[in-house]
Amino acid sequence: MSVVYIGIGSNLGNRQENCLRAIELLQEKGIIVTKRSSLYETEPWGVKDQPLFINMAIEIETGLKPEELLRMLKDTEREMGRKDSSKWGPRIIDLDILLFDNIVLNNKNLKIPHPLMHERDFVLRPLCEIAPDIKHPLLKLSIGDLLQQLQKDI
Ligand code: PH2
Ligand code: MG
Ligand code: MG
Repeated sequence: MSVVYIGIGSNLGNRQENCLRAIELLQEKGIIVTKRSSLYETEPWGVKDQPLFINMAIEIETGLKPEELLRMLKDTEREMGRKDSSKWGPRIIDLDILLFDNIVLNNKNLKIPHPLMHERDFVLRPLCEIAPDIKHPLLKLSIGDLLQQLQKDI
């Protein structure tokens, strides 16, 4: 079994319900959810002119390989009615693999760790709540340290 951290976000419809529904759907598909953060209301990052997001992070256990998990997350987004949204634009649900064991992957459609996670407060704050001491396998800093560094930079 692998331990994986997933970032969840929504800024359309009932944002809180969407995030919680996504977790339920993943559980129905056999994903074991071992930790979940609180829900955070966050300012849109990247494209600023869009509704506020709800973000959270979960820790899961799965026997799936990274590509298989990615497929399951994309299928779940689609089942929940997500349309092909513009880059960084509004979405009903977004499910991103942040960390997958200590794996480093640099495929065209799947990069692990998530390449922007250390620059995003909306990712690090929820993640730090459930995994402050987990080390980023490339940056060699804990999530707590990355969050502190980001808050210093802002
Ligand atoms: N997701 C994005 C772009 N900007 N901003 C916040 N606050 N939360 C998000 O989940 C988010 C974002 C693209 O995935
Ligand atoms: Mg995303
Ligand atoms: Mg995504």
